[in-house]
Amino acid sequence: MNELALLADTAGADVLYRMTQERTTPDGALYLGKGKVEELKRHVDALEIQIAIFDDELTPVQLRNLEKELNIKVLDRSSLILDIFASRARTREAKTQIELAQLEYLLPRLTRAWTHLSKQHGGIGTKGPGETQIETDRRLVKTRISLLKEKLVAIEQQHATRRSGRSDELTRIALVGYTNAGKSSLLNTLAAGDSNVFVENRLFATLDATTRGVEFAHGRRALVTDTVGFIRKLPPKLIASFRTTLSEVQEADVLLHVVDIANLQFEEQIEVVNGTLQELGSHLKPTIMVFNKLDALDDDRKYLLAEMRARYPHAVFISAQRGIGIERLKSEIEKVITESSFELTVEIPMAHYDIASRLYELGEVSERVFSETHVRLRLRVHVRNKERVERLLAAAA
Ligand SMILES: Nc1nc2c(ncn2[C@@H]2O[C@H](COP(=O)(O)OP(=O)(O)OP(=O)(O)O)[C@@H](O)[C@H]2O)c(=O)[nH]1
Ligand SMILES: [Mg+2]
Repeated sequence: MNELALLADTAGADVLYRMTQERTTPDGALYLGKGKVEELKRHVDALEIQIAIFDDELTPVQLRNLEKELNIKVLDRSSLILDIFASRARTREAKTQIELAQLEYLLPRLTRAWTHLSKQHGGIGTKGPGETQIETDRRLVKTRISLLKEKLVAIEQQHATRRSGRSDELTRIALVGYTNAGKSSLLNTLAAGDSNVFVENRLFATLDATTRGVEFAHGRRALVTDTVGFIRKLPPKLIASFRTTLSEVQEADVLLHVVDIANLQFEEQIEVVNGTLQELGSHLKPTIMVFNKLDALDDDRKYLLAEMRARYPHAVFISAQRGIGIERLKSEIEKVITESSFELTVEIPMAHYDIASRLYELGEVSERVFSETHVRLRLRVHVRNKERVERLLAAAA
């Protein structure tokens, strides 16, 4: 419920009243029990509440009935999250992805009587593409959905082109984690000096992937990408439409799973992130658990550090904000990079010098010696480029 309150705050609502009900299953027609709805109605009237937000996905029927009973706007968790995404989307890609998710959420709910929710309510839950198109036909929405999907395919192709132009020799690291864990703060700390990424104590501050080059010891570099945070009960449609953004996670060599250890629910959050990674097929990637906000961890919870260290052998404890533990994290990243790459020395005949220059694009060259007939290179190659390097060497033999 605290998280829901934070979501509501992020969307711009003030929380006036909270209510829970213990039931084995939600009521099919009203979600809550009949008496509970009446109780809620009394609070709505007394406090002049304008919106009721439920911490679950409501069925179209429940939504319609609740709005009729309460006579105010009703939002469920999914539509609240969609609304936040919509108001925060800045790039063409994020806007397209979120509109697609909103329309797909809307489609099965188009039958409901939207018209009685006059525009005077305004505010959250109305920023979507929905309210203006409500009276339009489902067919129009469907047409728009396929158009958006085509647009996303085009955007994805542009991405692929951009990616093919970017340095393949560098290790790619993606920051993943629950929303508000401190991923963007960590990127700012790691890439100190570069322009800062937006950080905020609200949910979903980041919707787009941002990549920065980060320097490690021995002059090595890696690309670190910050991306959208995860949350429990993330609408599945939303994950699906954010595939383009999340492909940064799927293509990374190493994941940094950032955890807010000061959050009392951090273990549940780890599970949510692991579940989402599994949905993306990225759960088996080399992952470093990064426990952040060490500075905010209460003394009586410090025992958790030993517990986590025992559970996750590569765990690193940091404060992204205060710059604590960053060197330790960097050396841990280096270790993982080294484990996932190999070093080799090759001699290429000068006649095949073009092959030597292509090797430069596939590995980090640490030594280059020319003789009259050959060039000798020592390079470190990431395992993902192993086959390409072998093919090149075969061609030069
Ligand atoms: N006390 C403390 N606060 C931190 C630390 N790192 C980040 N924060 C705060 O946590 C909040 C969220 O930080 P962000 O970096 O925006 O988190 P994020 O994971 O990028 O969040 P989303 O983009 O919303 O998913 C901000 O208010 C930060 O100032 C830390 O080490 N200690
Ligand atoms: Mg962020």
